[in-house]
Amino acid sequence: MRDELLLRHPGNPILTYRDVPFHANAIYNPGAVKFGDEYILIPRVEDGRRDNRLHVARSSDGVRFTLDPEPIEIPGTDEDRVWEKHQYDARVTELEGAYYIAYCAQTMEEVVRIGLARTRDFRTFERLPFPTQPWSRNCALFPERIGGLYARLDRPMSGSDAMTFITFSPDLEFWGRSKPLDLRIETWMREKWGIGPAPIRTDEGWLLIIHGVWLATNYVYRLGVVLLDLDEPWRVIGQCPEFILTPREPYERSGEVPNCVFSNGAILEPDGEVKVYYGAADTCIGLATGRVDELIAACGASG
Ligand code: BMA
Repeated sequence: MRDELLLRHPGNPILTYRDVPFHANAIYNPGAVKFGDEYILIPRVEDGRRDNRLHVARSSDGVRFTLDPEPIEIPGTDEDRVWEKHQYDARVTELEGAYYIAYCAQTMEEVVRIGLARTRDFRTFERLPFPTQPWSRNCALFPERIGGLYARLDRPMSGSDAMTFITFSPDLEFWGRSKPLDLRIETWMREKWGIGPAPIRTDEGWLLIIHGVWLATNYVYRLGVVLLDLDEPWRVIGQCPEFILTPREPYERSGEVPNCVFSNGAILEPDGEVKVYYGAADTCIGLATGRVDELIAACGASG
């Protein structure tokens, strides 16, 4: 027997509804970033009405987190707020000295698009224009400009023919020049796939953790990894054919959405460890770690 490339932390799950200081259904799918010496997670907290809000959780060791009791407040107009009955799946990118949070903004009727917020201190947040049209999810900004332009990944639409695109902007307001990301579809991701955390820069390429869905009786969510060209990131230069994390543990197998590991937050440490924070069964948060060189090697990059 061989384990997958990501190994679970022995203290898993590291955050559950018991760590939420109010009546909550679940806490899962956090964005993640290092902020000075502090580890920051931005999980999806589902309250006792099953409404979804983003909170900040803070830690000095990356394992034991304390959740801010109040949700993130992103100032906005009444028109903005129509889009934000639910906020979830935050992906955090450090870019030009600020932190950008791309998140799903969903109406009461379940129409979803991407919201974008900026912070410099994880205490106060500023709203930027919605970067996508309605019906888009799985969005993250790249941590630097590409060819002089800001760049984002997102997946308009859902379902088995949904594709992920890279789209560019001169000012984080007007977006265009979309290019599709052409992954090879493997069996474990046959139903659909989307990005995981924001892309991580390495010398060999952008390391992009993805999620893939297989339709058994219900969906089964797994994690995989690909490598994108640094200058032309729509070019996939490596792809691990196998999944790197699959639901096995009881807290991943059963819960609100069973058989689901889903990540939108990862941190590359200076020593090459990659900390992957993931939602387990849409119920709680796990931590799994890998080595960046092993993840790159698994992509079998041809350059
Ligand atoms: C996806 C996202 C994730 C969730 C997953 C499984 O579409 O909404 O937040 O973990 O579905 O329900």
